[in-house]
Amino acid sequence: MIIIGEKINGTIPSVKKAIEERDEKFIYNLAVRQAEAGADYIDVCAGTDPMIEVETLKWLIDIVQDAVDTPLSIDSPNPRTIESVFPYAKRTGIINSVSEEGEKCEVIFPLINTTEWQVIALTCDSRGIPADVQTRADIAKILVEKAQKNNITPDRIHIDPLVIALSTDNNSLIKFMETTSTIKRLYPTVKVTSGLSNISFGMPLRRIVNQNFLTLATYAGMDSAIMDPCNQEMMATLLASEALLGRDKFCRKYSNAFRKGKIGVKK
Ligand code: THG
Repeated sequence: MIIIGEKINGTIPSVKKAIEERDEKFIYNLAVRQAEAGADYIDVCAGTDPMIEVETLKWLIDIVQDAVDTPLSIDSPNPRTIESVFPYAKRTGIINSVSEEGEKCEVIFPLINTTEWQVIALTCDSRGIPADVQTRADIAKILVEKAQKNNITPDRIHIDPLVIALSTDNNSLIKFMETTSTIKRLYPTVKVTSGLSNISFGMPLRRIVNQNFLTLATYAGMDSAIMDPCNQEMMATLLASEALLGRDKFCRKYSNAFRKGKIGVKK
């Protein structure tokens, strides 16, 4: 599993406070802790007023790049913000995200077409998140084809089928699985990604639902996860799932994580 560390996000109250107070140390520590815990990419999301989003995101990017060598996942709903901060990224990372909404593809694809950057593509458009599998797959197809016209190959694209809360749609996970298999039948090298916490919205004991979602989504072919790598229970769930699915030779990764205290130790 490719792990995209989610903790540097201005919608988290403690991070919002650190951004407002320009507390560099706090952000720096979040970057180091996530890298040490096994993040492959570090998501940076300002989550602020669009007026100061570019400045805030640049500040976050500079701190993360000072702290760790882990590449970035640049997270903004505004493609113009991504375009503005993109030149400050030192290493090849991921753009989070494009969709069929507005001018997103038209701004982002030309920005990365001559690079090795990857991109997360959400299966939604100006009508919102489709409730059915077919419309999601249709949008994914449009996004992959637009990317290909910009020389962006399917293996550089992470499709995010945008999981709806299970409390809203009881077939949400089933639809995620069907969308994943439909997309992979069309484009075998495309990656599928997801956040892990939308599924449990409005339910008690959310972490249990999130962990089981991670296991089932991993089995269904999810390639990357936007998650908290410092959450030991979640990491243990991931490592156990991969071992159970025969993706961890001699259970080495699972055993090493335990030996190093990365799992199995209460925070
Ligand atoms: N898809 C894509 N990008 C995304 C999301 C997605 N970006 C934003 C979001 N969803 C993923 N990021 C977060 C960040 C923080 C939390 C949830 C999603 C969060 N964090 C808690 C905290 O840090 O306090 C608890 C984390 C935990 O311990 O598990 O809630 O879906 N493409």
